[in-house]
Amino acid sequence: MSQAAPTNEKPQPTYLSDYQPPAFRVTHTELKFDLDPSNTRVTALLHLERHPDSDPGRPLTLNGEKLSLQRIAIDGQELQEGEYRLDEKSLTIDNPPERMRLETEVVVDPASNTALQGLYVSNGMFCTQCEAEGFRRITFYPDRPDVMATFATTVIGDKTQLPVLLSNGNPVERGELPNGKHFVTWEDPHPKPSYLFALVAGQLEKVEDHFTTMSGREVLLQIWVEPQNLDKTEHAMRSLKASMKWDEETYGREYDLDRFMIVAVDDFNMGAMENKGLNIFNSAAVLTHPQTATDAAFQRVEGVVAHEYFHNWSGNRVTCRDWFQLSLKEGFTVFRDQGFTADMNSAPVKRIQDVSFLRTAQFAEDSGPTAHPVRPDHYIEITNFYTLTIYEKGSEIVRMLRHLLGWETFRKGSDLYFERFDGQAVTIEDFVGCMAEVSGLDLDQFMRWYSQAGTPEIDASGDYDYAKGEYHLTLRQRTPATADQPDKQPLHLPVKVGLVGTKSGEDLRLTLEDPEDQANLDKGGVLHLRQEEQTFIFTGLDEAPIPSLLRGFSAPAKLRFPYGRDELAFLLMHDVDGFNRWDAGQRLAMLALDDLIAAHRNGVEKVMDSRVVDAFRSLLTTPTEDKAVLAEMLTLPSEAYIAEQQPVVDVDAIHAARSFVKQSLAYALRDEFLAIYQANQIEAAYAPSAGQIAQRSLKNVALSYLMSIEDEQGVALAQQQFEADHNMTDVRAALTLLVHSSRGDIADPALKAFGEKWAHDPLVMDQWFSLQVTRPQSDALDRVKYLMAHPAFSLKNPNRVRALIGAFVGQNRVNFHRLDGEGYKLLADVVIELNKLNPEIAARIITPLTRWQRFDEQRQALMKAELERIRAEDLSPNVYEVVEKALAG
Ligand code: B3K
Ligand code: ZN
Repeated sequence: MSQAAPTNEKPQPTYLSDYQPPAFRVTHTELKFDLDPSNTRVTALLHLERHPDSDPGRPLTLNGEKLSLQRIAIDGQELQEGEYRLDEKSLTIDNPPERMRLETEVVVDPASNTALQGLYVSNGMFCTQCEAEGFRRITFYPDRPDVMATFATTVIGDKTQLPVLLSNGNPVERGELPNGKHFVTWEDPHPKPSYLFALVAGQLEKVEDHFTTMSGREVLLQIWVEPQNLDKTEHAMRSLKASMKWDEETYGREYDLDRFMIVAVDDFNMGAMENKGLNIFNSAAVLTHPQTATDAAFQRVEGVVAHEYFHNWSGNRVTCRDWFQLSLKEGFTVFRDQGFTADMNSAPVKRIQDVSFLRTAQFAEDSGPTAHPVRPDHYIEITNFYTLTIYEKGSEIVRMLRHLLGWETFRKGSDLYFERFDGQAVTIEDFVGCMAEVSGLDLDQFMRWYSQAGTPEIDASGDYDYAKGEYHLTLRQRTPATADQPDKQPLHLPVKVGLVGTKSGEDLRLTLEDPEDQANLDKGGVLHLRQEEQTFIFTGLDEAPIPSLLRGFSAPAKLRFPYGRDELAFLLMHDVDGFNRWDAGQRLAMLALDDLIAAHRNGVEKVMDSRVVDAFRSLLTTPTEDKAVLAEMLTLPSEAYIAEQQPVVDVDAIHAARSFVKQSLAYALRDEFLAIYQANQIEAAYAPSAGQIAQRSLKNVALSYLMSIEDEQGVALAQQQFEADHNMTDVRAALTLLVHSSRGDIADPALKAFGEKWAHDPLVMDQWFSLQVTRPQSDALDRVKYLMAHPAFSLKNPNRVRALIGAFVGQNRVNFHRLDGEGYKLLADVVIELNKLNPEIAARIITPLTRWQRFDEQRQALMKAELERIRAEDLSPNVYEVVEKALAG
């Protein structure tokens, strides 16, 4: 009946300071969906009443986008045109009653929804993604997280096409309808914001299990998949049960509905979504099988299943007041899932992997043009703020609280938060306030972590006074300006420290001269750095120490200390902190790499630092319990991490230096690598157990060294490993090494056989795409173009885009940054296409182009030219926001 009036403005920012409580609240929401691919009818009955904090005169405004309004009625009375206002984004009623039942009927078109937000069709299956603002593409609604209602949802669909009809909560009624249709009604008794609404309908099959909660309630667990994937759900189910148990034991959190469902969907913008009682997952984050998924994929599934499950408390029971508070649920939930993974596997390896990722990718975000605080103060498109800063740095902030408080007190704070705010939509102040209340700590300065963007730098120096038996440790902090904030204030950082005796190689007892410092150390085991500069005096030391600083990476900062290479080699062997042992190795390798990068640039002959070789020899020949840590220690810093450390990134010098170190180590320690390879072969059937995973990573790291020099034995081992076809981890590792080598004679037929064998399995084809386009040889870009025309590729599927384009632009640095600019042009072409199809993915994939300031002038000019070319298009708010920031930066 009504068409929306067009609005032709530039996208405008939303500001945190403009927050106002809603004018109305919704006490109950009744929905009815009559599903049809291009013509779905949604009827909504909202039980509305004036919000107690709202002025009586405020109009009722409902969000709504891409909806075709058919009917609107208040308390049964149809409204006529003129009694409401409609534009492209909202429906307004100017003089609404204080309480009412508002009924609307709209038509939506799920089949043409390529943005994958709201209701869409994936492989013939209907599904939804509502966070953050997708529900407004389903019906008119106050689509904001501080409006929480109970929901009753009736889903109607064709019995043959859509035999399974799911929504949140419990099924309360089902039945047959005329014309071959059927329906199911679902009720969710827990009040929730619209972003947690979910609906799924399709030809799905399920695996079931049960979980008995700590209070003895039986919960039905279901994983719904397409029939061909029924054999790929076991690991996800096991992970779910482990998560439920862990959250009870670690945080005292129990599940609160009679059923918990997971659905696997092929077209999905992110990893998964924590909809109440009905989690929707990207199939890549749920399906595993030893023959199709690598160890990394198994571990990702375990982590994502846990993450979404943990949201049931940190996110769903206690939710965010507004989207500026996003890290309240995401940072805390990432922290919780990291703890779970650490407990299930190797804790130091989990920390090493998380910190590597943070230091490479989040630090880069924090120093680039899209830098923003963990709680931003404005945004144009909230979808652009599901970032590493909100998630990973947000988790680090929670980890710092845990360090400052100690686990027991932190857990009390968490209990208080969940109890006090259960069923509410709250702010970051509410969370930190609970932590301050239970600990008595003043956390006012700590709150700057949420408002100040950028990565702090700590310059440390130390002095040992033999006569007095004292060690003076001076820490200076500084946060460089970011694009959005020129002036920075000192932060409150927990610095976990050890002093390793140079004679004993053991940790010395820590006694601080200052009683307050000592009290802090006793409480959480950390030093509190609050000032710009602070000196901590350790007493009673009868041997000279080497400091081990920021143990476990206790704060997300860049730490500088003038370590000598021998000191690093010493810490590498002696530090009791697993993370810092690894970090000492990385620092040692970085010193060598810096020299080699300079040598490459100056055209001087490269010489390998023998101390690195000696350190690696010790690692390879000293028996160790934790093979997973050893595999990490043998892995050189990535090209992306090395680039982060350079003032101007020289991709070719970095690539050459890293390859030189790798090959030098392989030549010098060939027998040792071979021995490690042989000693870690597994005959037993594949299991995603911590022990087996550790052995496989160690073995495959050793193989990567052997293959770096492409000697006959290494090549033969890789070929045998590929042909043995024992499990996907080994097959993929071997195939990648072959494809990245110069041995096309072996790689090409292997690649062909693999591609034919797995043509029917999109998740395996994604691996096939990725491993080809990350090849360092100069034909990589041509391969990208060729593969974009492959029948298994589609720009409409986010997994395909990430596997092919994302892998090329993110992991193939030498080829993406080609000096003829063809890599940049390819990415810009893809962004321009995706801007029309899926703006959320377009605005993400563009990231490498936004980092132009980090490169030489010639590349800067090429990258900016591509950004300008994108800017000239008719842009979605998503891409508009990122491109504007990038070009302003
Ligand atoms: N909360 C979802 C994020 C969905 C955002 C989509 N734009 C996934 C997660 O963090 O668990
Ligand atoms: Zn999350």
